[in-house]
Amino acid sequence: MLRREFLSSGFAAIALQAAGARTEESLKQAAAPSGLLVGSAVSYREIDEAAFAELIARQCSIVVSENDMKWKALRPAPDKFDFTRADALVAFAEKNRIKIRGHNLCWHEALPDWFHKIAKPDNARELLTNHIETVVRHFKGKIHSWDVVNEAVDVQDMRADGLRRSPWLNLIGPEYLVIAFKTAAKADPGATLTYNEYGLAQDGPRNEAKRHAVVALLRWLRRNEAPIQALGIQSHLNGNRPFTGLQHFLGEVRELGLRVFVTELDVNDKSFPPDVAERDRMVAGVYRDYLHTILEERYVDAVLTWGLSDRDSWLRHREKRAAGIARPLPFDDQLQPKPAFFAMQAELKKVSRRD
Ligand code: 9MR
Repeated sequence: MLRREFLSSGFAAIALQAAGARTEESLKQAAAPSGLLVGSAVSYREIDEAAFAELIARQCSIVVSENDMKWKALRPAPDKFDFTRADALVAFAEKNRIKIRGHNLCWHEALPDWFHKIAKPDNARELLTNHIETVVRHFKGKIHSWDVVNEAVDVQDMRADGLRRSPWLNLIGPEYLVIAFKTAAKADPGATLTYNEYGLAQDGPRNEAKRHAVVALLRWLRRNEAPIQALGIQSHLNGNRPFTGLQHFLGEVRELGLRVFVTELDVNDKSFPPDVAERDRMVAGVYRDYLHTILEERYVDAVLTWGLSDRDSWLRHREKRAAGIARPLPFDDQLQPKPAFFAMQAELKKVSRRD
């Protein structure tokens, strides 16, 4: 049996579980020689649990706030900011010498109810700049990179420019994107400013159209002097659809001089067979093939999964399934490494050179 087959077969994980030991090389250790950062989304609630906090500290050189830095979490009222949970996350990361990404400053979702009541074309710009200034200044010097704008493209909204008809677009117009980046840059010139988007990794007509629209948006941002430095490729992968168009897309992004972060990586196993071992092996295969493809690109600086343990995955709460439960992440419900973990570890180890 080849080493890769052995690792992805799950035998290695089972042997370790039986030994009750944490002897496997961590993701952070596997990625260290190449300088690649690796980590996960975390939430305030999760780091309260000692075993989970330990797992994060052992595996991650970078984390991202899953929900605690969103408008809904930070803005209980129009004139109030509550940084309690987000501060706890940043303190946890600092204490463990883990870098932290900020997610996110401008999105069509997770807006507080009051926003929809009071936001109007004549105050929206002020709401946006005040929020970004206050939040980014609050964390100044502590954030590795900010998802300044999240998911601004939706080709199904049928605009010529591919932009999503989000509250921000409706209230301010396309310049909201430039305003958001300029405001963030002023408030913390040290953070890497990122545009974060889904539906880019795998092939398919809708994703292909989205790749075109995102490249056009990135070029437009450059032309309009938006200080953007990176693209976050959300990687909510669906089954084992191919990634053949990804390299070409990454080439276009590179031509714009942008760094790339693999953000929000997980694998939806809904279309895989019900048998758990079989499913875990297939999920691991997708991790392996995807990372193999995307890590060829030297401008990729970080890989972050959307959670570490299956038990915390957003997919568990989102979908009703006829049978079985989602197992999209590298660790199982008992925080034990799965074949996906070993697939990640092996691919991270293969990355040899970084800028
Ligand atoms: O995982 C997040 C879930 O817990 C939240 O309820 C939801 C709404 O705020 O957001 C989820 O995370 C999303 C991320 O912020 C942006 N890309 C898609 C993610 C999954 O929906």
